Parts: sequence; C-alpha cells; structure tokens
Amino acid sequence: MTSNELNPEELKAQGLQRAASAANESELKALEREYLGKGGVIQGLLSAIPTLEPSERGAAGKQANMLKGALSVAFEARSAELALEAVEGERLATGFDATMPAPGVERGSLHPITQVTRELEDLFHSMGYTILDGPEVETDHNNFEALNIPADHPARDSQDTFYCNKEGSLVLRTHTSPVQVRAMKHLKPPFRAVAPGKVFRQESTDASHEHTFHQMEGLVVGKDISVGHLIGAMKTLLAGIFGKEIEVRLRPGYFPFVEPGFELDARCPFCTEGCSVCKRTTWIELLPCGLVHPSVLRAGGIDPEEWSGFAFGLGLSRLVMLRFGIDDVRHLLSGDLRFLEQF
Ligand code: FA5
Repeated sequence: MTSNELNPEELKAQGLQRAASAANESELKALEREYLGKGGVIQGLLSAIPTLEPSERGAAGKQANMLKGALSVAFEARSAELALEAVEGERLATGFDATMPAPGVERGSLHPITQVTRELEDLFHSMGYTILDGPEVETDHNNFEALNIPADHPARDSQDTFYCNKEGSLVLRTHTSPVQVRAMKHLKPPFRAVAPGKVFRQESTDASHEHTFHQMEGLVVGKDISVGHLIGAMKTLLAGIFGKEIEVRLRPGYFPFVEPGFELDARCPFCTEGCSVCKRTTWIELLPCGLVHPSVLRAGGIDPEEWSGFAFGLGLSRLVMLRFGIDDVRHLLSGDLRFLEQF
C-alpha cells in the first residue's frame, strides 16, 4: 500500500517504523526527504486540505502538523542512535574509543630561577626599587670600559668573554653591571634599581661555575650614600631572601667600578668541612658590592660631587642553589626534566 492510500494514523505508524529501522544516515536522510521534504508526504496532506469539506479542514491540518512533529522527533532520535552505533563500531573494529575521557594534562611549574627572581623583584619593588632589563649582547664599552675596565685591565681575565664580532665591540655580557651604565643614563637621581638577568663567561665549569648563569644587579644613587647604607641594604636583602638569619661574612673585594669594594659570602649549607660547591672553604661567594666609583658615576652623566651610590651583583644562580639545596649549578640550565619536575 502506498502512503497516498493510508490514513494519517497509518502514515504515522509506517513513518515511525521506517525511521526506526533506517540502516544508515543516508537512508535516514532519504526518508526525511520522502516524508518532510518538498513534495513529500506531509506536503501532500497539507495541499489536499482545500479539497476537503470546510468542516473537516481544521482537523486535517492539525493532524498533518502533529504527524510532521512526531516524524521529526523520530528522525532525530534515529540519527543520534546511528552516530553512537558508528562510534561503537569504530571502537570494536580499531580499539579506538572516541568517547573515552582524555588522559589528564600534565601541569608545568616555574623554573626555580624564575621563582626566586620573581620573589626578589617583589621584595625590591616593595622597597621602592625599579626593576630594569638590559640586553644580553652588550657593547664592550658598557660591559667593560664605562665600568673602569679598559682592554688591558687584569680584571678582564676573571671574566673570560664570548665576543660576538671580529672587532670585539660586541660581547655576551659577562655580568649584569652594564645595566648600571644604562640606568645612570636613563634615570634621574635619586633612584634605586635592580636588574636580574642571564650572563655568560667562557670558563671551565664545575659544581659552582657555569658558563651561563644568572645575576641580579642593584644600584642605588642618592645624596651622601655611605657603606652603612650598603650594609643595611644587604642585610635587609638577605633576611628577605632567606626569611631567617644565615651566617655571612664581609671581606674586602676588588672591582674596578666600586671603591671601597666588598665580598659578601654565605656559609655553605652543604657541608661543615668543605665540599665541591664551596671549593673546600665552607663559604660561598654570593654578593659582591661596594660604593660606586666616582668615575663610573661621571661616565653615566651623574656628578659625583653631588651624588653617591652603592651597587651589588648578586649571584642569583648560587642563591637558587642555597635556597633549594641544589648541589651543582650545572643542573639549573641542563634542561633535565627529572631535575625540573622537582620544583
Ligand atoms: C661581578 O660579576 C660584578 N659585576 C659584581 C658586582 C656588582 C660587584 C656591583 C660590585 C658591584 P663576580 O665576577 O664576582 O662579580 O660575580 C658575581 C657573583 O656571580 C659571584 O659572587 C657568584 O655568586 C656569581 N658567579 C660568578 N661566576 C659564576 C659562575 N661561573 N657560575 C655561577 N655563578 C657565578
């Protein structure tokens, strides 16, 4: 019997049964067109309404619309069923289950150098310091000359340099002190600034020496700055970093760009009698510092008669070692995930 010869109830039963047994999506689409499409069964019912008795037209229209609604729902339901059957079929055929929950995404963490740098930046910011950045490729002038280290100066031997061009006018900075030179040119005294960053030295490596490591430079310029200010600031800095008293010692140190200059060492936390980290001395060189040399102020455009200042060059990589109990500086930039996953 064709659909033309069926009454609406029979049409509905037939449509629902055919929808439920459609074998695939394309068969289902063809059915949908047959019943709901242009020139389809429902449209046939609707266009026949004007031929009916006026009293029958209302009920016939209602019935046609109800049929349309019921069939639409049935087609949609069968379509969802077919999609599920397809996934299940794929799982059985290939072992791949698209509905299985994805494995959890592993979370990374901040590198210990980044963690300590951020803590220090917060600490210095709270003490009124500006945070500065400088380029890793520096001019020989900023890295050495403007800091009182001319080409033939013996201090260059302790900072073996990677040169970036034949002329030797560009270097990978050997310390963060060139940021002092840049700061003096750009900031008006009085000011306080710190500059964390990566530095490079062409030297053989061991447990406390890397060719690439981190420092944090500090520079304070003001009126009548004295060694007392310098020592006070270093104590605040260390208390802030360690949150407790750590044993330190201050001894004279020589850096051409400060006068007087000091070396602040921290007691080695890894031993009591000397180890490879402290080079058997039980002390770790951590925080060289001093009063800025007048000729360095002058080279930076600051009048040393009017202004004075102190500077320090914190060994950030060594501080990270002390902080986390890392016994070899070479782990820090090794990229070894077994090491990094501990932080
Ligand atoms: C300097 O680099 C000076 N620019 C510091 C300074 C700044 C002095 C301002 C006075 C005023 P030094 O070469 O000592 O100084 O290095 C500073 C710190 O960097 C050292 O105390 C040490 O903690 C760290 N350091 C030096 N060499 C290495 C290295 N190869 N690997 C890891 N850390 C190092």
